[in-house]
Amino acid sequence: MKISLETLSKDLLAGNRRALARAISVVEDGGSDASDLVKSLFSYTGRAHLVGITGSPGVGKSTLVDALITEIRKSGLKVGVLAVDPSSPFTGGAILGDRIRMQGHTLDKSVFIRSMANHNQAGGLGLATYDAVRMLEAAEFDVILIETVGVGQSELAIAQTADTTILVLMPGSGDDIQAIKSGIMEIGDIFVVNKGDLPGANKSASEITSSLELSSFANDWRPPVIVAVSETGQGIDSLWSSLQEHFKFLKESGVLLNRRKAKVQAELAELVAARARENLKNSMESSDSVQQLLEQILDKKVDPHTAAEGLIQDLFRARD
Ligand SMILES: Nc1nc2c(ncn2[C@@H]2O[C@H](COP(=O)(O)OP(=O)(O)OP(=O)(O)O)[C@@H](O)[C@H]2O)c(=O)[nH]1
Ligand SMILES: [Mg+2]
Repeated sequence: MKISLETLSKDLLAGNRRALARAISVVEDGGSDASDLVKSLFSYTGRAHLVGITGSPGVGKSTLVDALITEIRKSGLKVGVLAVDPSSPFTGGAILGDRIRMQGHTLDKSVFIRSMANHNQAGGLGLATYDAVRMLEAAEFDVILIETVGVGQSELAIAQTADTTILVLMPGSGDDIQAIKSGIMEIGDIFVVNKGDLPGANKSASEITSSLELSSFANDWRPPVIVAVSETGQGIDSLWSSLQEHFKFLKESGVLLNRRKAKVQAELAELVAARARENLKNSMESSDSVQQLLEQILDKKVDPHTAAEGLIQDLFRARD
């Protein structure tokens, strides 16, 4: 039975978990249902603390998320988790692993865990992630943890989606050195050297600290470096304190507003580009003048660059 979007949003606002799960599926599928749902729930969004957790495969992000849920729940806040699989919708393995790892919370009604396959953009988190976050916010989740594997661009994408980004590293992997070299250090608001029970954790932490001391920052926040053992929960209390401190800093300094503005701009650009691409494809196939233009290019009467320029001017003038 297909329930209406109106019922769906009403149920979601009333705290119905099945409605929340369905709503996330709707926004994941995109299209006009997704737009309508976001439209009806938008006024309930924007209140949660969005925390991105990124780092190389296997550093312990999911284990850390699991431990962090336990810690945050002590304060009574509701925690939503989105585990975004950046590779393909078909790698169910990692997603299944995450589910099992976070299973301890399945009976807790104030915890909601969802895996999302990120089909649309390689590296990017995708438009659906923004909207899935909104569904969780409308359902009154206070902290939303977004886990994604750090593979180049996705670190940047998560930093664009989250208010606070946690960069997770582990000792002895050369990860820290790699991070320092590649410049992804810049996206970390908080650094966690996980697997602190393994040799070299303190050394890694001090290397990161010294490289941070040499860095310049865009604002007054100085990223803390925390050694943690996610498997036992050690260090997770201080991670949670740092998260709260960072959120407070963001709000009081006005940085939160700037970050969210940049985020909205990125989302808007993505939305417009996606729509434009779709419209363009349709209209190119049906428009006579475009067909003529194609002929002209084939006849070498006009080059593709000039033709594209003309087309863009036509398109935007037509919409003014
Ligand atoms: N020794 C040790 N092992 C850990 C710790 N935390 C996680 N692990 C182990 O590291 C492995 C990977 O953990 P995950 O939490 O799945 O790592 P992940 O970063 O989420 O992995 P992907 O999502 O596949 O990128 C598992 O075998 C964990 O048991 C820790 O604090 N100490
Ligand atoms: Mg994981």
